[in-house]
Formats: sequence, C-alpha cells, structure tokens
Amino acid sequence: GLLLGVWGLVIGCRQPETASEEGVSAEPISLTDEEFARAKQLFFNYCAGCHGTTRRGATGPHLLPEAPEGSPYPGTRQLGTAAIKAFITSGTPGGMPDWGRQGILSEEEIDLLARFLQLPPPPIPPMNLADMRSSWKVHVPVEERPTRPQHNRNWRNFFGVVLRDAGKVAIIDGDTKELLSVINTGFAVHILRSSASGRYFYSIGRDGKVTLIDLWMDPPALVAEIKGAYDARSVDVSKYRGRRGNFIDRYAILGAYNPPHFVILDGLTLEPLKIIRTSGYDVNEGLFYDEARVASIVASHHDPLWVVNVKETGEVWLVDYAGVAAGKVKIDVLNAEQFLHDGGWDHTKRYFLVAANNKNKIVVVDVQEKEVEAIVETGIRPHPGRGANFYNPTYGNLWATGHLGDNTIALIATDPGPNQWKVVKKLELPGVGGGTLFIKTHPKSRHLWVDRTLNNDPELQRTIYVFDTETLELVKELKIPESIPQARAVHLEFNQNGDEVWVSAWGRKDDPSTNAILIYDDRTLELKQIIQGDWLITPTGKFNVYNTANDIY
Ligand code: DHE
Repeated sequence: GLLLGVWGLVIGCRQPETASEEGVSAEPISLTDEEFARAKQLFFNYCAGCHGTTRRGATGPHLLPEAPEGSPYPGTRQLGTAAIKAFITSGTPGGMPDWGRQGILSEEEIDLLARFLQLPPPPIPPMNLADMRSSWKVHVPVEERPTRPQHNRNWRNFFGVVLRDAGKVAIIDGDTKELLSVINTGFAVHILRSSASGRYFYSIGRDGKVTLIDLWMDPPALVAEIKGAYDARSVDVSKYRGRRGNFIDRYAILGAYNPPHFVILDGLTLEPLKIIRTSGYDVNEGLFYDEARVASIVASHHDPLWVVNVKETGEVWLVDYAGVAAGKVKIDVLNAEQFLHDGGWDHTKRYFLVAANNKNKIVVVDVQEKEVEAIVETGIRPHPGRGANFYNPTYGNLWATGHLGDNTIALIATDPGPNQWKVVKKLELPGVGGGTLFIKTHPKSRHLWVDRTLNNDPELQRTIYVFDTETLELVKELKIPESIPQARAVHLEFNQNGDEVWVSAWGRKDDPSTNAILIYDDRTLELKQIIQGDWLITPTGKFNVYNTANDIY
C-alpha cells in the first residue's frame, strides 16, 4: 500500500489505499489529483507548522499512515477518517487547534484532510540559489533611498502589525496611532524583525518570502523582496556593531522549515549570499532528519553571531557572520535538546533561552562561551515567544515563560548563585488548561502581561492576564470588549516608552468587525484606544521598532 501510494504520487494518480493488517482501517482512500492538490495546500497552511511538512511530527505528533517504530501515536490508517476528522474539528487540550469549531476549516475541507493524511506524504522538491535569485526583486535601489527620514515622525515608535490572512503588514505610528501604510508581504506572513538601526523591517511569510520595508520613506514602503524557501518562520539581522558599526544593517538571515536550510542575505538588498542546509542527526538517538527545520533565530548584540535553532535535531548552531564577505561562515554546533522552537535573551543578552517544547524544557545557551549552560524543566510545552525579563526584589533577575499545556508561568532565576537556571516560582492562571502563546514586559513597567490564545475555552481565549512583577500577584484580568465578537487575544507588545501595551483581537478573516488592536495603559490597566478598520484583518504579531531592534521584552 505504502509503496503503491508513493509511486501514485510521483506519477500523478492517487491509487486507492487499502490495508488489511490488524488494527488498520480497511476503508479505501482515494483522492482525485485536484483534491490531492487542495489537501496538500490545506495541510501546508494549517498543519505543517506543528506536524512537519513530511509529517514526521514536532510540536504535534507524526501524521504518517503507519506509526514509526517507537512512536506512542498510532498511524493515521489505524486512526481512520472519523477519528482524524474529530481531532481536526475539536482540537485537543494539548494544543491542537479546533479548526472545525472555529469555522476556519469547513466540514468538506476536514474530510479532505482526513483522507489525505492517510496517504503517504508527498516528497519535498529542492530549491537552489538560482531559484532564489529569480524571485529576488529590488524595488528601490539603495542609492535611490532617502539619506534621512522623509517625515518628522518618531519612527522608533512605529509598530509593524502582521495581518496574517491578508498577507499584509500594517505600519502604525505609535505616537499618533495613525495608519501609515499597508504593505503586501505574501502568504500568511508570520513575524517581523527590525534592523539593528531600526530603519528597516524584515517580514517572513510561511511562503518563504522575505520583504524589506524602509521606514524612512513617506509613507514607509517595500524596497526589496525574495523567496528563499517554500515554508519558513524566522528572519533576523546582524546586530553586532563591529568596530566601525560596519555590521549594522549589513546582513539578514532567513530560517526555513522547507527546504530545511538558512540563507544569509544582504541586509540592504536581500541578495542571497549563502545557503546552508540543516539536515542532520538528532542529539538524542542519532536518527537522521532530512527535514531538520530552522525554528527561532536570534542575533547577538555582543558578537557577530546568530543563534540558529534546529528543531528536529535539537542542535543550536552559532553562526559567525564576520567572514561572510570573504566567503567564510564559521559554525559551532551545540547539542541541546530536540524540538527547539521559540526563545529570547536574558537581560544581559549573554544567555539565550529556547523552548524544547515537546520535552517540557528550556535550554539555556551561553552564547559568549559557546556552550549549553543548563537545561531546565519548566512545565508542559513551554511557549515563551521571546519570554519576559524583569527584576523581582525576592528572586533577583528573572526570565519567564508561559505554557501551552498547563496554566503556569515559570520564573527562572538568571543571576549567578545557587538559584541560577532554576524555576524559583510558578505563577498560576485561573481556570482550566494552558494555551499561553506570549508574555511580555518592559524595563519601565511593573507588569507582566500574558495571553491564553490557544486555551480550549472561548472565554479564556479572549482574556489577558496582568501580574505585578514585584508582588507576583495576578492584579487584573482583561477581556476583549463584547463589541468585538469571535476574537481571540494574541501577542502583546509595549510601546517604546514602556507605558502602553498593544494586544491583538484576532478575529475572522472575512469580517473586519471581529478584528482590532486594543491599546491598554500599562499604569492604570485601562483600555485607552481601539484601532479598527477595513484593512485590519487578522492582526497577530506586533513589533515596536525600538523594542524589537533592542530585544526589549
Ligand atoms: Fe509562530 C514566533 C513557528 C503558529 C505568531 N513562530 C515564532 C517562531 C517560530 C514560530 C519558530 C520564532 C521565530 C524567531 O524568533 O526567530 N508559529 C510557528 C509554527 O511552527 C506554528 C506553531 C504553526 C504554523 O503553522 O506556523 C506557529 N505563530 C503561529 C500562529 O498561529 C501565530 C499565533 C499567529 C500567526 O500570525 O501566525 C504565530 N509566532 C507568532 C509571533 C511570533 C512567532 C507573533 C513572534 C513573537 C515575538 O514576540 O517575537
């Protein structure tokens, strides 16, 4: 059945799959070519992020027709169409979204996916430098760009807002709250990062497209773009000053899920300079992963280094970009822990803390000494985003993470001493289950803000929690106003001064009235402004220029 299926895919016809081994569903599975193509796209859009393009599993379990040896999860043929449909419709408490109940996938799409998942996964085509170059466009050459800002705005307090399902990014003036421009960035745009100077935003989309946005232009505009992968999640920039500041805005790096590689780009034009494949052997059992995907990337402020986290192998690659111009890339490979995902710097920016979410752990990387410093068990599926750094009178400097799988916020002590890299305290969210995606604070704030986007309870999805960083008490629960129905609260970002917090109300892609940006006063914890508009479709991540360039969280 499996072999027949593979060849069926290669030659373009979908042979009916039948299997008769014990425990394996005997229902025949067949998809027309048109159905198969649609299912493949749906899988890419909604499932591949957690389950992997080749469906070997990562944050979520594998989705292969037959279970790989040693896997606790059954094969999809064993589950059968009805059970798979139930998972996709209603989700699980472990973090699987309820795509059906939310109305994001229709019954017909869910049925199609449930059948597709019982066929073997299609192969990944390669992508070469020539493919990238042919997609590379410089819309405004460097010499035609302004040499000083063309407006009198405080561009360091601009916000870039991801309009996920619109495939666009909105640039909003954080001082005046005016919309300055809406820029086409590509399918399911995911995050933005600021260049070291703050002048440029880089976006990365799930279609592997990087765009470069110049904030000095009036209005801010797209100046270059490139497709450097089929599927990607991360982008960052060179943040090390160097002796004469010669690395500032010099390079960018794109981290891809598929093909599994990273690409070093010219920071001002996005010209692709070097592609490096991340396939390799996992640090636990030494199994080969062709699909060893690049999850988070951060740039060191102290050295010419990027920290590249390879999900499936559990390796942290420290990539030295000082020699790129001379054709040399130096890489130190550290053994960390499998299924690395998201993370951020501690307050000294010497240590990078990254979640190995499926292992319930946070890995602490000493980027100065180039070694793994500690591996800390925190709770069920830590999801820090970038985490949050704050000083507490009892525990000293702390770095915090929320969890997808439980209702706690783990506080890890970062100061040298007996408690360093220990969970010294857990804050608890009221109600059942986890679902926290992001937490945030700011050096000028005494609040820790927490979302709960992926909780199973629609009411808790709409709730934001605020803790006092000194007393560690929960001081406020804020809900999205009822005038904005069907939205979930996601991602928090401070303004440059640290006295405002922007929260996304993430609603339906076909109805702007279910979407908004909520702006809270961090001192009074009152809602001070609601931004809405026909252009504001599915806002998710928000990135303040100053805080993003300086890694303030
Ligand atoms: Fe993200 C960061 C991957 C789904 C919003 N997301 C990241 C990072 C990774 C990642 C690897 C770290 C990037 C870095 O720091 O370099 N995200 C994935 C997935 O694989 C996943 C789970 C599933 C998928 O299919 O893509 C996924 N992410 C989402 C969403 O559904 C979110 C909530 C909404 C959206 O816009 O897609 C979402 N991810 C974000 C945001 C960040 C992020 C806002 C950056 C947080 C920050 O404060 O820096």
